[in-house]
Amino acid sequence: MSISALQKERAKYQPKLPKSLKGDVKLVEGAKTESVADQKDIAELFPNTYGMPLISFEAADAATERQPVNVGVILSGGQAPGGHNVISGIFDGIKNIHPDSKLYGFLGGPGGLVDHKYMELTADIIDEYRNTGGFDIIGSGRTKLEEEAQFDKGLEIAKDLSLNALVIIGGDDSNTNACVLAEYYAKIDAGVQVIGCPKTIDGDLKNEMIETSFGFDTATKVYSELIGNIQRDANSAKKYWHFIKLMGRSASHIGLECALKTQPNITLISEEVAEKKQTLGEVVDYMAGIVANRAADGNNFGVALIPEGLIEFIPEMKTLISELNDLLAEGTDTEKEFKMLKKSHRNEWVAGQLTETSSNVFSSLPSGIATQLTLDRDPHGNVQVSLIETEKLLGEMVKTRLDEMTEAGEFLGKFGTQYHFFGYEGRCAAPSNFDADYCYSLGYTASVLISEGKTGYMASVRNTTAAADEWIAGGVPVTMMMNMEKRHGHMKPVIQKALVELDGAPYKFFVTKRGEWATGTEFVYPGPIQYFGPTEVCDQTTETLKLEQA
Ligand code: FBP
Repeated sequence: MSISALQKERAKYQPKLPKSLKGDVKLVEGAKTESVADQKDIAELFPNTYGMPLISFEAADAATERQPVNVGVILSGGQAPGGHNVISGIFDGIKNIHPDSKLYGFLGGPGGLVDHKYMELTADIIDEYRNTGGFDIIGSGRTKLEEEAQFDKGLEIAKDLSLNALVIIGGDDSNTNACVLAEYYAKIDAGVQVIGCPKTIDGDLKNEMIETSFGFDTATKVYSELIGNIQRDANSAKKYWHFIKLMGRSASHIGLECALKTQPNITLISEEVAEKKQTLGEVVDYMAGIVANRAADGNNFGVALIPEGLIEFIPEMKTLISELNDLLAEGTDTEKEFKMLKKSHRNEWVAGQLTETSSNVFSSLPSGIATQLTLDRDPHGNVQVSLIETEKLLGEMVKTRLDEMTEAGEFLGKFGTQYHFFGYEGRCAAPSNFDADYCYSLGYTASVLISEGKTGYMASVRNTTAAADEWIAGGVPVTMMMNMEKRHGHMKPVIQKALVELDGAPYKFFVTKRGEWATGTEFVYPGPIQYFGPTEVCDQTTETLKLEQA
C-alpha cells in the first residue's frame, strides 16, 4: 500500500494510555449496579449479567502470570474515526497479557460472525492500520445480531477458533445486542465472554460512566474545519446564506458541538424544537427573522446549521411521516393505488388521503420534498429521513417567507442560498490525538476485562478532559445503561439513547451566546486537525465534554 508522508509520520505515533494501564493492572470492584430505569424488567431479562459491579483499574504492585487469550473483534454500524486504534489497543493488550494470544477480525460487521467470515489479525496487518481512519481493516456492517440462531452460529466459529471472547465495537443498538449475546452465552455456559465498546460519531451513546463515544471528537473537528472555511467564504463574498445539514441520525450533539466551535448565525437543535412543540412554520419564521435582522444591518449572508434528524423532531412532521408510512406500506391497497397513478397526480392524491392537519402540512411542503417523502423508503417501509434534503426544504421555505415579507415591506435584503451536507467527510478521518489515545485505551481496557474473565461489560475510560495519564479505565455493566422501550410495537430492553439535554451545560451555554452569534459576525475558524505540536492545539477534546465535565 502506498502512503502519504503524513500517514508515515502518523503511523509512528504511540497513543497515550492512562497510567493504570501502563504496567500490571489490578482490578477494583465498586458498588453493585442497577439499570437506569425499569430495574425489575431488566433484572428478569438478564439474570446472569444484571447487577454486576462497576470496575476500575489501578496499577498493580506485582505481576500476575496470565494465560493467552483468543479474541474475535467486530466493527458494527457506521464508521467512526479511531476504530483501527481500538483494534490495535486490543491487539497490544492481549499480546501484553501473553505473547501467544491471538486476535481474529470478523469481516463486514456482525454478519461476519454468523457467516463465519474472518481473518487473523497479525502484527504486520495491525501495524499498517495504526492511527488511521476508517474501518477498512475488517469492514463494518449493519446486520443486527439479535436471534438465538445467529448466536448459535456465532458460537460454532468461536469454538472452532477457541475464542475466549468477542469484542463488539458499536453504537447503542449494537451494544444492546452485545449485552443480549453476553447474557445468552452466560446462560448456556458457552465459555465465550462478550465486551462492548462505545462507538458513534453521533455522540449519543454516553451516560454517567461513558463520557463520550469515540469518533465524535474527530468528526466534529472535521465538520468544524469545513464550517469555518465556509464562514470565511461567506464573510469574504458577503452574498450567500449557507444552509449546512450535519450528520447525526437523531440527536443534535454534532450540530451543538460544531456551533460551540464555530459560532454560526443559526443552529437548530432538534431536541429544543420537540420540547417547544414547534411547527415547521415556526422554525421557518425563526430562521427568516434572523436573515431579515442581518439584512437590516446590511449583512445578506450567514451560516445556518441543521441537524440531520430535525424533521422527525417536529411533531407535525412526525405525525405526517407516520401517516405516510401507513398509507404507503408495501402490499396495502392504498400503496397499489398510489403506484397506479401518474407521477404528476400522486402528491394531490396523497394529500387527499391524509388527516386534515397532515394534509395541510404535506401541501405546504415544496413539491420536490413532498415527493421525496412518498418515495424514499427503507426495507422496513419507513421514509428514509436521512435522505430528505432538510437543508433545501428549509432554504426554500425561508425564501417563500421572505418573499411574503418583501411584499409587506418587512424585508428589503437579498437571500441567495448554498446548500451542503457534511457527514461522510468526517466519519473516516484520521483520528485526532484525543480519539487515537481514547480508542487505543478502550481497546486495551477491553483486553484487561477479557483476561479477568468479565462478560456483559462495556469498556470505559473516564476523566477524559484531564491528561491521558490521569484517565480512569475500567468496565461498566451494559445492563446498567438499559431501560425498556417500545420497538416495532413490543417493549424491549435497550441502552438509553442520549439526546441533547436542555438542562445540560453545553446547551445552556449555547443559549446564552446564540443571540450575539445571530446578529453579529463572530465566526470562529478552527482550521484543520493538528496532529503534531503543542498540547493545547493538538490534544484538546470537545467543547461539549469540557462544559459537561467543568
Ligand atoms: P452509527 O450510529 O452506526 O455509528 O452510525 C451513525 C451514522 O453516521 C449517522 O450519523 C447517519 O445517519 C448514519 O450513520 C448513516 O448511515 P449509512 O452509513 O448506512 O449511510
